[in-house]
Amino acid sequence: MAWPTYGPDFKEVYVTVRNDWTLVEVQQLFALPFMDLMFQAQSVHRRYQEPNSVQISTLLSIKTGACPEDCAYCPQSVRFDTGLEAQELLEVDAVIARALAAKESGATRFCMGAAYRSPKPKDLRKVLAMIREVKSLGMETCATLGMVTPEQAQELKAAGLDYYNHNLDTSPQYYQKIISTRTYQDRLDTLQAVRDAGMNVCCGGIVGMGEEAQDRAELLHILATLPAHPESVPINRLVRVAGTPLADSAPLDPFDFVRTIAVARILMPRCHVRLSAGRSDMNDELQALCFLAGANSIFYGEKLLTTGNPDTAQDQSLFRRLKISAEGAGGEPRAGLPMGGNPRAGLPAAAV
Ligand code: SAM
Ligand code: DTB
Ligand code: SF4
Repeated sequence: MAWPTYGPDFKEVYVTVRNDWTLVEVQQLFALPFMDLMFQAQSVHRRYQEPNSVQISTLLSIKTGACPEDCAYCPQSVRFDTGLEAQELLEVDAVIARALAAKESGATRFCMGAAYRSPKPKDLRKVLAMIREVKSLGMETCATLGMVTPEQAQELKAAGLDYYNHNLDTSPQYYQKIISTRTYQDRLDTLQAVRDAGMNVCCGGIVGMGEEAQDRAELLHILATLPAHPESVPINRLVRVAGTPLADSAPLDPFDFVRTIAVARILMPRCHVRLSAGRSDMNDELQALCFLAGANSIFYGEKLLTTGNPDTAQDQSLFRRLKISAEGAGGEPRAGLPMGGNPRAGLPAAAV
């Protein structure tokens, strides 16, 4: 099928949310001239999403490092010497304090990440307590704890977990070059368990690991042909951490990163596409291009799990310059800001 640029058939192609994309169609989207791709992505974005609103999440590493897995990108694997200091699972009170601070600064979603292959029963009990407490603060909850069984997924749901993050990372072929300690199918099984338990799925990948455009197309094709699209799709740009096998990966052409976001937006019109890891190395102009391509979610706060994220002041400035508002952050209008805002948040609040 030839892809339309803007024209009469454009409407037909984009009015429905599809789960039957073919790989060829996805490849054709990647192959479009950049301007055509951006135009189509922005058109889809405007049809399904608030064009000037971005969701804000805060991320906390609740258990850091010493992970038995061998994910070649990851500073937390016990197999690589990255100089990272390992930390046991945090106490519930410490997590609540961090969630409260995140809420004060305007975050509506709190994500807890743990360097586990899969959670052990004793640790899961503590994480369930964290989820209950964070939920009771009125925040959306998200966790990423590695593989989970259907029973564990049900326990997480019962504790009030809204989203579970578990990434496919890349194509099935390229995956084998990156991780040997768990299979692609293991990951799909966890996603199924999360879905069956009634939670929202947060699933995406990493680009810039030396993969080809074909691998990025396959990853997005798999995500977009799941029985239900993930509600959140994080697109991470590899953070090249010294000591990991991918530390010296060739930098990705920034336009290829933007293309990945644009194709994700076209394939999965209703999801939040998260401009996830890698923002520290992006200038404001590149981030603006990512928002134009359909990204509408970021992690806010000076740290991701173990690596850096832009200063909050820098993000506030970017949002103001672009007149982007923070999705769902209520509060009183703030004098001097075009969009109103939460006085404590520093980020303009959503106008709707
Ligand atoms: N241990 C759990 C797991 O892997 O499922 C949860 C935490 S893990 C750090 C969450 C995700 O972070 C990974 O799936 C990967 O996509 C992303 N990630 C880890 N290291 C990264 C890096 N250096 N650059 C970009 N993304 C990274
Ligand atoms: C996701 O896809 N990206 C976030 C979140 N899910 C948990 C994690 C990014 C981690 C980047 C490397 C680090 O800070 O350790
Ligand atoms: Fe462990 Fe997750 Fe890092 Fe893989 S990505 S090494 S599972 S913390």
